[in-house]
Amino acid sequence: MISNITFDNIIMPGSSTPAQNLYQMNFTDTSFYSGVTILPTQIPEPAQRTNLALNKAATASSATGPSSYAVDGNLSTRWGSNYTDSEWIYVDLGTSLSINGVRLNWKTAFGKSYQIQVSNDLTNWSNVYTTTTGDGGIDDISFTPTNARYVRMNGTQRGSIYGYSLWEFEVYGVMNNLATGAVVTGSSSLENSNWSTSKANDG
Ligand SMILES: [Ca+2]
Ligand SMILES: [Ca+2]
Repeated sequence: MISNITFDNIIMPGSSTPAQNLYQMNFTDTSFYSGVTILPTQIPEPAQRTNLALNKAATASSATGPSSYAVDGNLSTRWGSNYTDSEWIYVDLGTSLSINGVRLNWKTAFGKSYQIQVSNDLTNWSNVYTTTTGDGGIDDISFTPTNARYVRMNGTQRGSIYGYSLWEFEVYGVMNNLATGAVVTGSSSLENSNWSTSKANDG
């Protein structure tokens, strides 16, 4: 569908007045408009997100299906927990990364109340997202960018009589500059409040 295009004063061969519609401009006959180029406005495709959890190590409180199945990129394999309310699974990104999103793809055994928590030491966990009204299916979660190596789904109340079960547990980082927040090491630096190696990628 092409709309809202205006042509001014297109006078066709054999006519003394401007054409008023495409038919008068013989747009049905290519012999009258060879070489015409129409340049549509380009709407950029959304940037593809990279799943930072893909094929990373995953650890869970219990497993009726292997925890690795939650991060294998395969939507027909799943991790499942025991049938109790307090269950969790975390993924180790391998290094601390600036992250701002998690996408949970639940099987019918979903979390009604859970938190997304982040950590850099497996001891201190911070909530970056909390819900008590989870509805299963896909939970696409965004949060303020934070630096973390470990990302956990901490279940506190199940949404079914079963446990928690995820086809996939995906983690996303700040787009376009994955180096933001990563540790920068320089051979030397002028250390002052405005100029140091850490300022090279502070966004
Ligand atoms: Ca899977
Ligand atoms: Ca959902």
